[in-house]
Amino acid sequence: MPAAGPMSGKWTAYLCLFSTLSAVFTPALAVKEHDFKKCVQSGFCKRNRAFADHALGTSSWESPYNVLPESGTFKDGQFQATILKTINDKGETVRLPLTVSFLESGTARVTVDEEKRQKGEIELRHGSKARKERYNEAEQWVIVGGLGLDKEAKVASQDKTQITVQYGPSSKFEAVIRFSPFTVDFKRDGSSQIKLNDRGLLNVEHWRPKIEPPPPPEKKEGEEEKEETPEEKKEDPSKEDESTWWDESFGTNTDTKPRGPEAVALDISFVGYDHVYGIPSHAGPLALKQTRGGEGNYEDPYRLYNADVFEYILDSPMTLYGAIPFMQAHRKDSSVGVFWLNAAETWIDITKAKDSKNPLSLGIGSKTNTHTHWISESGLLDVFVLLGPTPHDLTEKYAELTGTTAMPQEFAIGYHQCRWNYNSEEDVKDVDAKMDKFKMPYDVIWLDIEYTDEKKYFTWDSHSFPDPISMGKQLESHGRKLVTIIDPHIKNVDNYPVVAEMKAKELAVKNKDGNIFEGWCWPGSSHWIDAFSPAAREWWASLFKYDSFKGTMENTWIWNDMNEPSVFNGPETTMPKDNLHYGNWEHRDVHNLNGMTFHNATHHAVKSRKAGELKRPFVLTRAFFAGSQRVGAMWTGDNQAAWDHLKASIPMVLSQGIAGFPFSGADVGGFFGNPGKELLTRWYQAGAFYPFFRGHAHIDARRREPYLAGGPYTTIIASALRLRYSLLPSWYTAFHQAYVDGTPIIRPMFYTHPSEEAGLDIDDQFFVGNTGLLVKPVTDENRVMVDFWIPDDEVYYDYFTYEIIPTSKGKRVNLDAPLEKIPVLMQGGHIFARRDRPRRSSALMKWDDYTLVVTIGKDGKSAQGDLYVDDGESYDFEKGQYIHRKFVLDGKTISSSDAEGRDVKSIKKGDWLKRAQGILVDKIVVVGAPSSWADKEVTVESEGKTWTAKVDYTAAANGRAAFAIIKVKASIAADWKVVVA
Ligand code: NBV
Repeated sequence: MPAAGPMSGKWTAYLCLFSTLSAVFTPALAVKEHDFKKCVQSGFCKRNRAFADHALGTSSWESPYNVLPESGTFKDGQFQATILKTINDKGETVRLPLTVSFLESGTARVTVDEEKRQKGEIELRHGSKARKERYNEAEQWVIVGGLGLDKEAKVASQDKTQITVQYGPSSKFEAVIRFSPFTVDFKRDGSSQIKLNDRGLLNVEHWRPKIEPPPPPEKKEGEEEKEETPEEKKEDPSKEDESTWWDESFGTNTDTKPRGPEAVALDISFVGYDHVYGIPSHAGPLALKQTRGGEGNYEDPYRLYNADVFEYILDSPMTLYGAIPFMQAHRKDSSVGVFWLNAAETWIDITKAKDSKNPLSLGIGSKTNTHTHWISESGLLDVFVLLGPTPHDLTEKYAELTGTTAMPQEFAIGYHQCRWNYNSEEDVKDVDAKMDKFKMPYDVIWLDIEYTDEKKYFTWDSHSFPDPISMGKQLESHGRKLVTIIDPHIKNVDNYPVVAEMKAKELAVKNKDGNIFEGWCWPGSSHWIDAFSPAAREWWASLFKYDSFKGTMENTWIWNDMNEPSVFNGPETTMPKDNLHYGNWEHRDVHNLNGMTFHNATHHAVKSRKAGELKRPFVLTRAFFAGSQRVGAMWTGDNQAAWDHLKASIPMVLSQGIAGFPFSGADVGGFFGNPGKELLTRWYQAGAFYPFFRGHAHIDARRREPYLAGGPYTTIIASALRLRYSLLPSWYTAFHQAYVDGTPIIRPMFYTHPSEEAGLDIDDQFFVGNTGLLVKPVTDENRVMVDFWIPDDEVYYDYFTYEIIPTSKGKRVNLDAPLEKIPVLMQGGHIFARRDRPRRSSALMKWDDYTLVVTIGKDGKSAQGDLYVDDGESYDFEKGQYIHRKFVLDGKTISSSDAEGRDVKSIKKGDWLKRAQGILVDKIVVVGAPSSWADKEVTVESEGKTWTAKVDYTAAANGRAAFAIIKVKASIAADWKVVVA
């Protein structure tokens, strides 16, 4: 461990610390792949891959896991039994309790535990203890609903060899649980969809006592060390590699393994499916690749082990900052999925194989199966099986289990201006003023770690930030916010009450000896809050109170970084796996949950800053797990200012969406390095369509606030920002849908058009919410044209020119995209809302009128859409204080009615809802309007009143659609009808 450099003078100190740290712990240029494990360097992954190779290479292979038929009982939607695992040639067995639960939602859950280890603790050194049982608390952190058992599930047949259970909607689902060996075949409408242990790779490394190896025979004097012959050296493939059972080294770190080998692994086959998606975060294509080598495939499994991967490489199954073990398989017209609830380090192998029912058919009529192999280091085997059949069904069922996106405040979906670091209050105020000067709307400015007094969180550097409240107030005067970073490592230094308290109350993570864990991070020597502990979370909340974290105010929000956790001198830049958390669980059991527990602690802390203050918190996180979507937003970490990183950001953000955590974005401009102006501009244009839109830069990067770009770039970036702001109502509506049922905010083609096989690999274009806006950001240098893939037979219009795009389903179509243009098409048949008056921040737009854009569908007469609005900040929407409209054009009228069929008159209106009645739909722009509408007057009817509005009609010309503008001026909150024909 390096000595902390002298901390005098912030910048020198930083540079000194950074160079010391980077020299010792972090690579200078790009991620050193060898700083992170490959499967072969991870004992349990290597063992399980070898186990798979052995099993799949042995024609007579039989999985040694058998259900004891007489142990099985089925009651109230749940099958319980004991699996016997045969552990040696003598036929000795261990008992593994099996539970298969059939849930009301139609989801099934298969859990395998281990009887022998369920109780007890293991004595560690110095009298400290580790839990012996398999970690069984992931559910407490992750699952928030959907566990109700399906009492209608029924046994269709049962004998000594198997049991068949029918369950799910109209009993269309079926699980055939075979006993010898144990397998489960999940069927929908009679045909197999997902099979567990079909290839016999189930492997539960059972509890065993450590047997010290006999000491090596003493060498007799003069005796030479006997070299093993090549034959002796050859590994016996059927013999398990025990070398990493009880300890394992990587680099200079050794992981002691008091519980020995304890991995759980299972093969999951998707029958007839050739596409799989999900399991973020990885920097690769949306459609997951095969991982067992071969051309274009990966050699290593996808890895989920939250890590601070410095300057990550692209197109790789390497782990990144967050983990969501949810996978969707898709083929034309059918989607199914699995959710692997395990928080330990996990690897997933994917292979695809053609399966032809008739060997004489020579492959004709054969289908592709996708075989996956899930391998986790410890914990329960706990897998949820979802049978679709649509991608949306999967999203909904998964959201039922793990929750949906927290409804953000509206500012959170505006533009965020960040860099490491804004140097002082003057700097912040200056950026704030310049954004205004250059007419660039933004909502939030961010402070990275340098705002603190020497990386002591909850303090301010008194030279640079002597009066943060005045800064906060300047921001507030335009409705803007400040985000300050708070990391989980707490500086280990004297005279810092935060660390003193954390130590005194024993709220930090402990090392394997039961002492407080000490490691190295930005502040130098540090300790880590253990957010698994309820007491630690309570204490954490106390730190955010306004009178505790002085200098913060109601418009201060929080950024949680480094919560993988990043530990500079730890194995793979994270915490030793034998560290201990609350409840004496080893870090290995909970690693992937760690970031979420910290993010969650901050979310709740910010929510309870002051009694009675009920604003929706905004907390950004870098590390995440399934369920993190309930507490905030994420970003894709430290990318680079390079075109390929811009390109990679799109599938990464799409993948987040389909894995239930859609509030995501990448650092606009690229974190490391200096983007050229074209790249910066294109990145803003793409970022304007990320659900989370933030510009950010490394401390060594040149200043690149968007107004610095100069002509014509500044103007072009300003237009991108304004486009985002004008579309905020539609973004907010899409967020609301994500909040309601987990639907992704930006949606890939397979999701929106699941029947189109040609779209299943497309991950560079997407739809925004229900707007019908189809976006394909330019992600190549000097590119002035994009080719959209058109998924259906709808009409498509250019967003900016209303040009009709001559195309048809399945065709590619070129669209000019000079630098000043973002390629955005409007699919016919939609109605979406905008606010067209440019303003400085979203808060200042709060009472502005709306424009509705109607894109007439291919039938020439219809379209529909919706708009969700609330006060944008409080929880009053939970009490009905919102407006949710459905707009319909049916050829004759354009109408607005409550989207949920509520009797809105009966809702008691609070202040916001009262005032919102006065917000108008100022105008409706109808793209593709028929010529019969030309220059006529139309009638508007609303709430018993009738008035006329003039139609301002522009005829079609030169490939551009006709369009009409109707100045409707009807309340956004009321029912109304415009009679157009
Ligand atoms: O806090 C400094 C940075 C931050 O700007 C970045 O966004 C995080 O991903 N942080 C990582 C730590 C250092 C990165 C080299």
